Amino acid sequence: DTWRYAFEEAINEVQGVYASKFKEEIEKNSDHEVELYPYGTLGESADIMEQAQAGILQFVDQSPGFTGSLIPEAQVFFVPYLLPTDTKKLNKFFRTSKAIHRDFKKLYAKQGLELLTMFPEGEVAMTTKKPVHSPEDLNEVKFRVMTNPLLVEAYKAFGATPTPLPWGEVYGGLQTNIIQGQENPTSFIESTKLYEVTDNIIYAGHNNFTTAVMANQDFYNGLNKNDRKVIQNAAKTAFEYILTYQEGLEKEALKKIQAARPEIEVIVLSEQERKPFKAAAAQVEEKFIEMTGKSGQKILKQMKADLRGL
Ligand code: 6CS
Repeated sequence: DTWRYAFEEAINEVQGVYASKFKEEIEKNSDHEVELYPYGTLGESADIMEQAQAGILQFVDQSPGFTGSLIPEAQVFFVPYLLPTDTKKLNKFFRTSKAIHRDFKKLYAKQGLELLTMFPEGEVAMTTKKPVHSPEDLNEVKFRVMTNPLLVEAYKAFGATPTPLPWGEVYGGLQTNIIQGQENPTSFIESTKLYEVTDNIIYAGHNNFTTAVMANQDFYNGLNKNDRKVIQNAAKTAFEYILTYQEGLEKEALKKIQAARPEIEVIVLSEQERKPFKAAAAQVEEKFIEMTGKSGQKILKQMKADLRGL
């Protein structure tokens, strides 16, 4: 059969590299074919999720940043300073986390989705028009976030005026000054040329970009055991591949940004400067519990236990 797989990025960006490896593995180990649909071919993130739930697509990569309305608990990935900055620890977390492999698997299943993997896409950096060293510097800054209520709360707590927008409106929004800031991994900032429309790149160490790949569950459950095994193995192989692929990627991307735009200011917040941002995390965590109740509380607890065990 021919299986359709859509994702939120270009073919040469991290989600596209993952998808290409997944496709390669499926086609090597079965008679099936995988057709890849990069960002822009089938609509925004919300559109491809709808298509996957409807069974028009067999596979979809949607980041928790857009899954908040469907699965409120997925917003846990936007509690600032929850995930480790150390890559080894971070990778181990994604490899072993019970919150992901057991609890989130169940939550996605309730929405008709078979969660295949979650993986990190790199430390999130803010890019802004004016330099930022403190929450005060974000005052009155309309800061674009993915369409995720908890991310809105996080940037409120950081002192900004959060503006949720789909990806397609970000470059133009910055260009026309409708927004004055946004956050994304360095490699994505480089590949999408966001450095052309913002003048500062700020590292506060507050998060790593998480994404998730799933299959339509009716499709998945309708497959024979062998095909399901081929899919699981392809997801695992692509997972390890994408972690290795990303080694050194962020550093390289920052060099490319500085070469393309030498006047860009790179600001790495000191421990002292990070303090007020870290302090804001507690109130975001409270909001998360308010939004998700017992179920969210349970998953946050499990995530913290997973993180302690690294
Ligand atoms: O900021 C966004 O909306 C996009 N960022 C990444 C890293 N991937 C896809 C997503 O749409």
